[in-house]
Amino acid sequence: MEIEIIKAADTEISELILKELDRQRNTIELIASENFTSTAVMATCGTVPTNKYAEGKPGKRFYNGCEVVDEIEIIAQERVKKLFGVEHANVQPHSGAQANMAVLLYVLKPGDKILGMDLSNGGHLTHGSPANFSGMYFDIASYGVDDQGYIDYENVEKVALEHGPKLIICGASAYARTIDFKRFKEIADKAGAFLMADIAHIAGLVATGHHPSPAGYADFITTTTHKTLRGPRGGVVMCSKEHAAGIDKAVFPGLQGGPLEHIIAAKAVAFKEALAPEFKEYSENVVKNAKALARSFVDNGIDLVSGGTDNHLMIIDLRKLDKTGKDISNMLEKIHITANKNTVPNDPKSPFVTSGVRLGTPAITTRGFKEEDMKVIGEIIAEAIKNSEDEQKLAELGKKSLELCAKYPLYPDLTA
Ligand code: DSN
Repeated sequence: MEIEIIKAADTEISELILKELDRQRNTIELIASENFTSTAVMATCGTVPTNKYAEGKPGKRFYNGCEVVDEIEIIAQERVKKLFGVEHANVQPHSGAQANMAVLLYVLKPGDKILGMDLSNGGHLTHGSPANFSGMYFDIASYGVDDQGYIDYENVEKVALEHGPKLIICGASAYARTIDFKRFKEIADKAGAFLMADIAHIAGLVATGHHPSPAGYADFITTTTHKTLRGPRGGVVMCSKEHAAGIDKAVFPGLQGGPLEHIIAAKAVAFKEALAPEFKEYSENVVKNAKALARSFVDNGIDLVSGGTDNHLMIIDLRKLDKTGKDISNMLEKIHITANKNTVPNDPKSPFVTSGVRLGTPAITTRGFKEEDMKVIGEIIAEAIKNSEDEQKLAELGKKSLELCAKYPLYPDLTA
């Protein structure tokens, strides 16, 4: 396996890679945006298209020798178009942020108005955060969730009509409920705005019918490829033929130079996997596991934003327990569980501290964890939160996490 080749060249790095493999094997991975790729996807990332410059698009490149990577890129485009039922796809964005940036670059001029979901209510940095280019170069209006943790569509419409944005962004990074793309389209039409759906988190669920699709409603659909879609790290922008040339120009030369053709090859492999019936079953299990984990939290007295989940993630609300997301996520790491601190709606604490923890099931479902395991994980986490200062109790809970990890070996065929 490749690690032997790396070891021969650089033991310092090969040892760290093995250490990371060990960490992943001995951790219950609940970061909602992470997943474990197939070994085929992972292997494809380490192949020879990494050597090729291919600025431009298939059939229209700025370098010679692109005939093979053209074929790879066209296959990736065709597969992702089929997966999401769209007319055009650009598979070159290096990340979800760059996919979003491409739409903003194509649709807007500096100073134009965007309406996006507030970051602290579940949106994303690129949806208009003042800390991000989207909030620095554009005029931002935002919407959030109601007291129950649901998007308040009446309010979205009110804000849209008040501000007259040129672009409305829907899609979230920390929202546990179904997004009504049809309703967003109605609002965008009333406001005379373009609609962009960032489905990075729910892409795998959308592709398999476990979340309604924005296709047919959104003018632009952006996604990452490495979350519920379980591909390599990267992004995609999709749109109708009408916007195809403009979006392609925004990606290159607007934002990026040479595309990562080895990653595009790995995206193609992942899209093939996502088109297979097994992936539909996997996505169904992601949602079943998330619902079972949410149930376990509620049964064990832990509050969740919106009280549960419709998708792959949930957010623990720690306010009643007077604990912080920062402390609890750090404590969970000690008991072999990774999750991330996250703001809850109207969080009194800063984004560095937070009153919430976001958890998701895409990675553990890939590993094979089942609904009965979710009950146990919910109990472990609830006990740990309630006894977060009790080192002996935490050590016992850490052992239980390791037992679960041992039940579902990760990458059993990967060895040094
Ligand atoms: N960082 C991603 C997440 O964790 O949701 C969003 O880009």
